[in-house]
Amino acid sequence: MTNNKFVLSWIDEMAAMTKPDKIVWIDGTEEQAEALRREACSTGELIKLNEELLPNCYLHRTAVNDVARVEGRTFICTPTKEEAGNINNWVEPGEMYAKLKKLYTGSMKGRTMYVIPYSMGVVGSDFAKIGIELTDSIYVVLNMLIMTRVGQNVMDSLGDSPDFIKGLHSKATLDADNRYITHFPQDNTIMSVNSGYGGNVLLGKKCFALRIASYLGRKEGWMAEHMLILGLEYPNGDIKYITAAFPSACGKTNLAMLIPPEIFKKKGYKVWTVGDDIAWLRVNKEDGRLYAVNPENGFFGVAPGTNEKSNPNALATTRRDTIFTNVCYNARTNTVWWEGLDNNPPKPEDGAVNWKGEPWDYRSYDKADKINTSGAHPNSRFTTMAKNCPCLSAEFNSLKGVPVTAIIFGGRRAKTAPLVYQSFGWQHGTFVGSIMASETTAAAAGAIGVVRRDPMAMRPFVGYNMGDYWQHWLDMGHVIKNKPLIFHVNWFRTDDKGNFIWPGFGDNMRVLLWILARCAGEVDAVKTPIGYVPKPEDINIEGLRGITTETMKNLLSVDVESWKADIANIKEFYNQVGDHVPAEMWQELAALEKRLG
Ligand code: OXD
Ligand code: MN
Repeated sequence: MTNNKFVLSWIDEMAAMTKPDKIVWIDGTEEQAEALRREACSTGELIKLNEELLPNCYLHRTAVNDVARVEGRTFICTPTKEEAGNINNWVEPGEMYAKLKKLYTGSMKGRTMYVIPYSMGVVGSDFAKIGIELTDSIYVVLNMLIMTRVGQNVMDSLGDSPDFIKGLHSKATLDADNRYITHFPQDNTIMSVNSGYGGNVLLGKKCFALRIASYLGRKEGWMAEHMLILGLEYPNGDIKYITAAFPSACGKTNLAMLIPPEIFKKKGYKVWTVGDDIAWLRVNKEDGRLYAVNPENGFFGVAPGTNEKSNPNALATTRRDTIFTNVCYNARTNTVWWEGLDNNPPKPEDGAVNWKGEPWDYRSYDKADKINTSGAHPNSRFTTMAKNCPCLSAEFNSLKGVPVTAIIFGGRRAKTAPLVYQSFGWQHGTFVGSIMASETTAAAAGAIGVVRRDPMAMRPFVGYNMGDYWQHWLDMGHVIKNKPLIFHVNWFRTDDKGNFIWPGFGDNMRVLLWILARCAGEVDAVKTPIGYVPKPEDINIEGLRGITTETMKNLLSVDVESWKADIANIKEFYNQVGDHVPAEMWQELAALEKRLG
């Protein structure tokens, strides 16, 4: 597929180390993909699902100890620890390469090495960047074919250039104690070993499009962010674009595919999805605005909780050409199920099989022990094609991207953050992003429900020093002439009994409309110590049962005491980030403390 000597010599070197029986180039054709699906079905790596109900859909189960990203085993290997910073795990590159070499040596013996040339972003766009992933997993190949743009045109676009991201993945023995997800930003290299879970092995996604890309973005003057991108269309046809950063498994896919409440739908409002997880952002020289593209070509979404009500668009997208991972299986109908899909779990007499591949009885489900008692793993996923999404934006394949009007940060906070507030400007907005916090979810291994600071939802994904990353945000503020306004939302505030107060899902549109009205200068707000908060009557609650102006007052209230309590935690976190925290961030923190009194 290529004569590029940089590509060929690197593949030779990796093959000499991993010793595959053969090397197969992935060309992006349907014939080759189909042959690989058949092969994976013959070995049990995939189960082909009911062709009538779920055409071209497959089920895959990972090893039970390999079901989420492993942040503790993810490393940024820059020449000095300071470059990686205190938030990332760091090992000196020479030492890590030596450790990895032992694990990779002979790891592909008896296996095939697949060479996947892929592009993040539309081939030919100024945003696009090329990667090549070498892997011994057909599952990885088939997922990459959905999540990225793969084929000959990628190699043609690369030509003779050395400018590509090298990615080596081997399942090796899936030994959790020797699992490493490693990044060498200075070498444009990613190496992942002993895992088969998506976030650790689909190297175009978190490893390249966030960790390596954030490093490149700083060097080259652009941004790689953990953000969805959506377009909100008004009845007059005008579309405004919003990007939003939420920690993993906090509803980015649902917000990106939002269906407006009936009263808005009737008036002609629509929401279009550009991306659900990652945004690459560049300043457009013509109008001085920030433009966004989604570098991916598919969605790797969390299955549990996805249903006809919460996200009909995602559900519709998964009804064909989809790979399901670690969901529950119904042997009678040869279909899949997950908690929250509907109230009709497969019964033992249907041949229900849980995510571990064991016979499953839905009556054993215990909310307190989901991992062991649920049918689908809480972090079970669907890998599905963007082009099958009913609300996909017409700009999805745009070379130029979409102009961003508003940036939203959000977390899962039971108490502290109000439903929505607007920052005082770019610098304060950067500060608001830097103090983002959320209660942890199942997307990463570890305890669930613990509050952790997750700046810009990028804590696990910044490929360099977190303090320098905040500085890069500040620097970008100086080069974006027409800046988006920055907001913070919290859909997850709870009442005294722990119930969510705000209905969320489609009704989040009501908050987006206030945000865009602010951007257009069409609505006033109340200045509070933390930022501008809506007047309760300015969020349209027409048709919302159970929500009164009183509820809105409560949702929008700023609980000064809990903010004061948060300050100590923020200081502790800033100190942990260390010397590279920009002075402006400390000034913003001091100013907030003063405003809180
Ligand atoms: C994801 C994640 O898979 O953030 O998108 O974990
Ligand atoms: Mn994500």
